[in-house]
Amino acid sequence: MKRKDAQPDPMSTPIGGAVTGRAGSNVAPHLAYHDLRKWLEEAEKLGEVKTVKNLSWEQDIGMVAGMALRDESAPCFVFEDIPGTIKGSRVLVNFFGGKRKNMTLGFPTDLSKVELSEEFRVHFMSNIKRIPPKYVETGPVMQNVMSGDDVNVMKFPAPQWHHGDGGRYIGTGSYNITRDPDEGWINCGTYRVMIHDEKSLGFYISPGKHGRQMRDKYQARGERMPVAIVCGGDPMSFLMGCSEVPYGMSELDIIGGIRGTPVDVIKGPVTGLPLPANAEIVIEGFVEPDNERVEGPFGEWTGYYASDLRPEPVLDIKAIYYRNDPILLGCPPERPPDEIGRYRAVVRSALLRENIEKAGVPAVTAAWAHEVGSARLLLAVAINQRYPGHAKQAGHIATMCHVGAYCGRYTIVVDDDIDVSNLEEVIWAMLTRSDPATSIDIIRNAWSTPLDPRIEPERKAVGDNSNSRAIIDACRPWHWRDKFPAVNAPTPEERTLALRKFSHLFES
Ligand SMILES: Cc1cc2nc3c(=O)[nH]c(=O)nc-3n(C[C@H](O)[C@H](O)[C@H](O)COP(=O)(O)O)c2cc1C
Ligand SMILES: [Mn+2]
Repeated sequence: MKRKDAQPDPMSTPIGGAVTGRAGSNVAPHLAYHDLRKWLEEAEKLGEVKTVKNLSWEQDIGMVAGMALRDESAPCFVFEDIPGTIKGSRVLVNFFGGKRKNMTLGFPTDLSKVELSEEFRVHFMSNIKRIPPKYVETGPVMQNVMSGDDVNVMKFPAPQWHHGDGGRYIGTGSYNITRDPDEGWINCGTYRVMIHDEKSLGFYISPGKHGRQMRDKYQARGERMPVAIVCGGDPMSFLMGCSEVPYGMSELDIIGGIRGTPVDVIKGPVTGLPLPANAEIVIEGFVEPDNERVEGPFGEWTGYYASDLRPEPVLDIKAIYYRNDPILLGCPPERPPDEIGRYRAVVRSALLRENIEKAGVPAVTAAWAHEVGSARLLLAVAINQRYPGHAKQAGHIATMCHVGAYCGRYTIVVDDDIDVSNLEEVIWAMLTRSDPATSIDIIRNAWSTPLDPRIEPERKAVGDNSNSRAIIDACRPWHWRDKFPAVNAPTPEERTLALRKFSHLFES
C-alpha cells in the first residue's frame, strides 16, 4: 500500500513485536522420551520436579493441584506414598509449565510459547507424518496384571480433584483407545473417566468427537464396544489424544510420526486393541449397549460444573495392567487460564493456523487460541489483508474448521501488525478497528456441548446443545484502509534508536 505522506505505514508497524511469518526452522526437534518415566527424568534434569509424600487422594492432592495448575511457574508435582493406594503408586500433575513444556514437545527450552507453537506446527502439524505402531509380545505395562475377581480400580491413586466432583476421576491425563466398527481405524481420545466401583468406570464423550461417533455406531448395532484406557501415557501421546487431529487418522500413527519411530503396542488380551507397551496403567474392558450409570458432576475446563449429573455409558473392567510403582498422569481442569489452556493454546494454535491455511485462506500470518478461553472460547487470527472479504473469510473458516467448530464463542480477526497471542493487543484492535453495528457476524446453531455453561437448562434438557458464535472483524476496513489513522507507536527504526540511546535508564 502506498501512503502519500511520510507517516509510518500503519499496515506494517508492529505494535509490540507482532508474530508474523513462519518460524525459522533451523531448530531440529528431538523428543527425549518415549514414556512417562523417561519424561520425568528429563523434567528432573531441568530442576522442575517436586516430590511430596503422604498427601491424601481424598482432598490434599486436589488442593495442591488446584494451586499449581493455575501457576505457570509452579513445578511439576509427583505425589508418593498416598495412603490407601497400591504401594509405590504415584500421581504426577502439572507436566506442562516452565521449561519442561518445550522439552515435552521436543524443542529447545529458550523458545517462547508462540515460537514453540510455530515450531511444533511447521515440524509436526503442517504435513502430518504417520508411522503405524509396531506389535510386540510384551512390555513393562504387563509387569502387574489384575484380572477377574482381582480387579479393583479403587486401589489406584485417583484423586477427588475438586470438592464438588461426583467421584474420583482416574481419567483426566488419560486417553481411550477404540476401534471404528465400520472403518476399522483406531482412535485415541481424552475423555474424563470416573470410578463407579471396583470393577466399573463411567466416561463422558461429547457428541461429535471421534470417540463418540464410534460409540454411537456400536450402540446403533446393539454391540458392545471394546475400550482400553491409558492412564499414564507419555505426555506427547496424551497431547495428541486431546487435540483435534483429523478424522480417520489414528493418533497412534501420528505419535509414531512425531517420534520418528513406531509406538510399541501389545495386542490387548481381552479386547485385541493395541495397548502401548510402555504405558504406566492400561485398563481394558467393554461397554455394553444401554448400560448407563449416573456420571458427574465434574469441575470442567470452562470453569464450571456445567454438565451436571447424567446417565453415561459404563465400562465393565476385565483387566488392569500396570508397571511397578505406576504413575497416574493427572490433568484436571481448573478455572482458566490453567494448565489445560496452556498446552492446548500451544498445540491448538498450531492446528488452527493449519486448518485455516488448508481451507485456502491466503496470507494468514498468525493464529492464537487463547488460554483464558481454554483455547476454545476465544480465537484470534491475523491476516495480511489482500482483498475485500478476506477478513470475513478468515473469521468464518477459523470459527467453523475442525479446531474451531466445537464449543467456540468469539473469533477476532486482526491485521498482521497485531500480536494475536497478546490479549491486550487483540482487544485494543477490536476496540479501535471494529464497529459493533457492522463488524460482527453471528452464526447460530453451532456445534457445542452440554458442558457449555451458557446454554439454557430447558434446551439442554431436550438435547439441544448448540450455541452461537460472534466473528468480529477487527481489521482496518478494507475500502478505506489507507485513510485509517496511523498508529501512535514508534517505527522499528525509532524503537531501535530509543533503545540504543536510553535503555540504560531502565536498568535497575
Ligand atoms: C484434560 C482433558 C479432559 C477432557 N475431557 C473430555 C471429556 O470428558 N469429554 C469429551 O468429549 N472431550 C474431552 N476432552 C476433549 C477431547 O479430548 C478432544 O476434543 C479430543 O480432540 C477428542 O478426540 P477425538 O475427536 O479423537 O474423540 C478433554 C480434554 C482434556 C485436555
Ligand atoms: Mn481422533
